[in-house]
Amino acid sequence: ASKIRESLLVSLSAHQDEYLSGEQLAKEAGCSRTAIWKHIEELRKEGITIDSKRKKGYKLMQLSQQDNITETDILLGLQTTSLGRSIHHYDAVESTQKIAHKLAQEHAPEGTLVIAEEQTAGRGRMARSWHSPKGSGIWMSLLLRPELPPQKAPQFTLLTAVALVQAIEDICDVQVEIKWPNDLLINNRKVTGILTELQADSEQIHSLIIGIGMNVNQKQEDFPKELVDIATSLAIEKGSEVSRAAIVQRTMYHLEKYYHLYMEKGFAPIKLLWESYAISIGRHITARTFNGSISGIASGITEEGVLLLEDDQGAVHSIYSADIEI
Ligand code: BT5
Repeated sequence: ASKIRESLLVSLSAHQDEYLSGEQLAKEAGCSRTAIWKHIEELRKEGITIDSKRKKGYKLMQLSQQDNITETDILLGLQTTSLGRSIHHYDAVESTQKIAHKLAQEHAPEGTLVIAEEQTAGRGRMARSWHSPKGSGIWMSLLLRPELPPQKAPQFTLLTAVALVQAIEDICDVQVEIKWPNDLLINNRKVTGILTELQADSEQIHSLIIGIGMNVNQKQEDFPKELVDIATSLAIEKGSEVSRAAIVQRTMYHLEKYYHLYMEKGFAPIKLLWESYAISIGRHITARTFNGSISGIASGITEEGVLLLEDDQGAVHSIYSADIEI
């Protein structure tokens, strides 16, 4: 979409309860009032209801009701200043991570979002695959460029989990729990996975690519055999269809908020929120790592986001990467 259209959508979305003058919209978009009028007409033709009143200006009356996630659907209703403002939407890709990595090297701006209807080679951690069927989930990758050392990257998985929990709870009114490090569960089934990857040198992150896979409108029988007992979707848990665009918008909103908080105040406030949503803390778990399994009580996470596990002999282990069994 053109810059004018993007600015127009965002301005209308940010002021959903008031009329905005053509003059103001033109100023924000850096164009003429005639150009604004032309874009408004175009949006109306696409089925978006925008009221206009003489002397007062334009007001967005109704967001698109369909479950679409094109650039327009996401921009309309987006309440952020940078995250998700530049959107690359595809029908089918191998993996949105792959495209986001490429865009990162091509100097795409921070907040760039890659989203696809379907992934043919969606991936999880450690070369596992991520089931990403057409049209029924959110398969997206967000590009950030925090000026931080690479050791901080894992904290972003936890920050993202917090933002996602809140987005889902806002839209669906179901209770979501976090399983360290990267799973969101509803009623003990996985609804979302996070994959944080980075481009960095030893001192500094160049790009952080946060991959999010969320099951949204699948029915239980839609899942393949190996997932049917361990996975769930928002629609299954809520009992009705869920707007993917609304979830994406709310996720961007919370992510931006917590990203700013993190850059200002560090990880401590995020850690508190994370712990309030975590299921594994205080429970007996088994962590399967590259070097074997360790069982014990998960006593908490460190300031770095590392999981602490106290074994039966009382020794405390720092777990950097593992799969957790509860
Ligand atoms: C994850 O890995 O949970 C990270 C998933 C990230 C996927 C997103 S989609 C957008 C972006 N583009 C990509 O290519 N990836 C990211 P991990 O913790 O390793 O979990 C993988 C395991 O979850 C698999 O081995 C399955 O057991 C299970 N799984 C696969 N697909 C699933 C699904 N749709 N729902 C629930 N569980 C699934």
